[in-house]
Amino acid sequence: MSALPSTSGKTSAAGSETYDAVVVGAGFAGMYMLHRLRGLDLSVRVYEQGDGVGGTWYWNRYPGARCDVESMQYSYSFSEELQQEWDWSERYAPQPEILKYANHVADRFDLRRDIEFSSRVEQAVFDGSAGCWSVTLAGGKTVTASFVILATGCLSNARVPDIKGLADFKGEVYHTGHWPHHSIDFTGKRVAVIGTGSSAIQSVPVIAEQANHLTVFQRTANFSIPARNAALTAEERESFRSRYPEIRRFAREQTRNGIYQELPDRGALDDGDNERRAKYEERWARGGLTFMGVYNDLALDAAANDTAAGFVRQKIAEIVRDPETAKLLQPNNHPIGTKRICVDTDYFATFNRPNVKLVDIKSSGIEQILPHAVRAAGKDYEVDALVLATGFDAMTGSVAKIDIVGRDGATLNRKWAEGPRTYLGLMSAGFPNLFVITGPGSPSVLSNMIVSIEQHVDWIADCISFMRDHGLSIMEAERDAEDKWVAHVNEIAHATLYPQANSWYMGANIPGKPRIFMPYIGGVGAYRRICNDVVARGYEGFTMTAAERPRKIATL
Ligand code: N01
Repeated sequence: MSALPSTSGKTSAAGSETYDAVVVGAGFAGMYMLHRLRGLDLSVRVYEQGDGVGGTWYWNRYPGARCDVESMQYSYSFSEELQQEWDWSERYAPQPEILKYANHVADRFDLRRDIEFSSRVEQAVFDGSAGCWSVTLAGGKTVTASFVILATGCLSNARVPDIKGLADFKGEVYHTGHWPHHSIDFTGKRVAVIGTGSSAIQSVPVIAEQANHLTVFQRTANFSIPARNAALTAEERESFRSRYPEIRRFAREQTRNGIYQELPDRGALDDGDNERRAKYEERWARGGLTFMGVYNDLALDAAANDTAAGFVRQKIAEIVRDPETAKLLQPNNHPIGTKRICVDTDYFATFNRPNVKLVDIKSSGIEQILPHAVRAAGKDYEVDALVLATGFDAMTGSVAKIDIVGRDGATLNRKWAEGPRTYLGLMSAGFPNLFVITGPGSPSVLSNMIVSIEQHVDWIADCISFMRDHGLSIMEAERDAEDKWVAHVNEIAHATLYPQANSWYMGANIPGKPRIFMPYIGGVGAYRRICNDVVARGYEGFTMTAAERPRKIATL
């Protein structure tokens, strides 16, 4: 294949549509990718299986859904006008407002004309001789593209658990990650929520207010910090806006999780009991994810971690009146933060309501769903509606749904059968010109997603631009570089407490999924520097080819 043409608009070859790039998914990653590639004058087609933009925020419409990163930070930074003009209403915007923002971005940057909605990509096959991808949609249409970019999301493949009798249930069944678009009214109904992760912790207090009775089935108790959500004042918004350059730069370069905050200067055991308690109290009162940022060793040292875990357990005991329920709600089988910490509004207090019951299913699980009841812990709980807050096949689930065939007929699913293998979380050897945005092996879900999305999109767009400028058309991760990166990702994960939890980070929530810590835990600042250094060293670890003959790019 010749060097990338500098074209805009699709061209037609032999009856099939041809694009410079196909982007899969029109969430926050896909939208920004489209915007950047258009800026390079490339022809781009985005395929989105939903009928609107927004990705996660399009699908997760469950009651109480809102972001757990403050909205002034969980927002695009690529356009100064955009970040100055958009008014977030609350500290943590609710899902409808985030979806409205996604739609505003789509309109403002005229993105929709290159997005095909209700279009699911089923297969992508690399043609080695032509040096391009054939992308097939559900329905059979095939297009070709030089590049394929997966913006498929990390928490987008909703998981319905294999529970005996689920198909026979006669009432309503909802999954939080696949919530209907019409409003659901639980008034007067007996509702069961299965699961106690972030989605349940947000939805339980809201459903409890509506339902006649709510039963929450808990397999693993979870740590949660109060959100302290509130309306944003004009002054608060202005304070962010006027400091945006500094805030965004700091979040990108100096932090581990892409959230602007003061950085800890000591470990938990460096403070005495009273001082430590006062600091936890202050963070608890402030609310939100930054609770875990009070000390620098909570993810590393079990004794340090236990001081924070113990503090939260104590808070739960203070909030929940029934001691037995309080005890069940106190997490005790994983260090705090090693499962994604939750942020809530009145979650624990909801169990003080007379119409809410917690059922512990730790030892026996849910035995069976009957036509009108849930059978668990030796009892039948009659319900009219089931809410499955049972999570996602995270990070790899949505990639695995596409049959991706690389060089010599190798499939990505076979290659990743023992766990995902990528170089920098961006590419996988044997799959040329195929990028993943916030894929496994990158900070991704451990960070403010928008920060990680923008970094990946910029890196990919700059890379494609570089290739065009240098007359190069094929790019591929080298196996050796990939092996070293996978080993590095693994090594630093195992220097932390994270692998101790049965989390979705580890693939532990999906029966049969390999137990591998999937995201890169080195932090967004360090990771960005690594990616930039790779570029500075001439895309070290990648091979770029002009045509058939591979050659390394000279150091820039
Ligand atoms: O899913 P989860 P989620 N029988 O996997 C239980 C992001 N998010 O949708 O822990 C009974 O965390 C399962 O139990 P266990 C955020 O990153 C963000 O809540 O496996 N129970 C667990 O309690 C989050 O971490 C926001 O023992 C079963 C629950 O279901 C991620 O998405 C909001 C079961 C699943 O929890 C996923 O959160 C929402 C079974 N067969 C989500 N199978 C915000 O921004 C599973 N469970 C605020």
